Amino acid sequence: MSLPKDFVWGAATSSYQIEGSVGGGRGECIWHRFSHTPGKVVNNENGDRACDHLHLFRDDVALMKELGLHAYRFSTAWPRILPKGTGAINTEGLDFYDALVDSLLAANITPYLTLYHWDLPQALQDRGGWENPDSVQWFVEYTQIAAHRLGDRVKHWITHNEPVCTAFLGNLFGIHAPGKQDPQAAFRVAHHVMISHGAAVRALRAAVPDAQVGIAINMNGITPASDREEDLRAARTQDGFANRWFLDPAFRGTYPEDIVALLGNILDGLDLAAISEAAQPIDFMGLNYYQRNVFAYDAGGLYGIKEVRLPDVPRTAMGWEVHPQSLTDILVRLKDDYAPAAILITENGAAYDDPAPVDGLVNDPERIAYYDSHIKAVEAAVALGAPVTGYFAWSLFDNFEWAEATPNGLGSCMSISRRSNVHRRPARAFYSV
Ligand code: IFM
Repeated sequence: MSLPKDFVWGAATSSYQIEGSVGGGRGECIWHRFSHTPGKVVNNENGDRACDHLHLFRDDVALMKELGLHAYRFSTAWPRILPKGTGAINTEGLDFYDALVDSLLAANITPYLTLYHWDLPQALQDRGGWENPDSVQWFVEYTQIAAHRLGDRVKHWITHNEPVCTAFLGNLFGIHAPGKQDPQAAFRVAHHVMISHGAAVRALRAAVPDAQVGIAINMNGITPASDREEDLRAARTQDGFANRWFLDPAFRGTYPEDIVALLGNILDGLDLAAISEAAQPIDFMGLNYYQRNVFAYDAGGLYGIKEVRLPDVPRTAMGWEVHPQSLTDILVRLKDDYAPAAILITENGAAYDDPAPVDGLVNDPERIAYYDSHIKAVEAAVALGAPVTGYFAWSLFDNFEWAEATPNGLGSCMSISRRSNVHRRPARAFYSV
């Protein structure tokens, strides 16, 4: 491989998806409330136990060591540290992360800590959640507590995971917690999440002067259905909503003007100039990449956009198009348009219907091919000058896949290890990287 010798190889998870969300003094989060509301998650499943990482983390770190990981990206659960979101600290929760970090370091695995991967304390949602401008200060309080306790050993910090999902899946489409379908709420959430990112970067720098800080932003490949002007414009608008609405604040402190013009009074009441606070210098950008989508103009579609589902293209069990070239293209585009100091692939992976294990091993050639082609796509981008310094596979465990519960029913998973979602079924995918 032509990747640099010090390239970081890791795997990623998130708190609600693996820890088990009940016990250990953890407060209720919006995903607990959402998944316990009938009809919100496939089979009405929930993350109450998930992979039981809360109790099995030492075994899990041993598994990471066996896999040869250099690094492990995980998230801390805000309500495990602050059950009500602010105020009283749950020391048992901090002790858990403390022990996890110590066992990672003892195994020579570098921790990469994400502060927000979607499990907002329900008590804060009851106060308006991210729609409330006070959420910026709530997030700073939580950041400071985590940084003061763990910052002597954790040097790699990620503020938010996939802010587009926090804002739009949760508040525009209603398919994630808290399940709202309210455009004004969705853009208020996006605004405060991005400002809170900037505020958290400053708080982290103050608490952990030698910290490396970044944000994980997810991007799909976006291809116009044809070279017709209307299709090119539809694809550009889609890119504006899905990508530039978050990248421009983080790197430029501004909003994309074409999208502001389209949104009109949806943005009423927001101090748009305040988004300048989102643009703090960061040490790396995290890119989560999985798939490509194709867009065409449609007069009847929202903002003139319609997604075109191509037939006869390779897809994962979740229906996501496998398109490694888009990963190369996105990395080169990020270098050209935003010039991040470094880029980490903070998530990349695929769900497939794996066969039953034979002698404890799962043969998963499709997942191996997916990883192989995407790692080659990263190499191609590096050869074109993209500053990619590491790669984290999603996911270390077969985990709770949000509204999908287990991707595509019981048959598929995204795991690269032999640990599965323990409350449901035996282990499957095995060591595919
Ligand atoms: O499982 C999720 C993760 O929480 C965020 N990024 C995408 C993954 C796969 O859907």
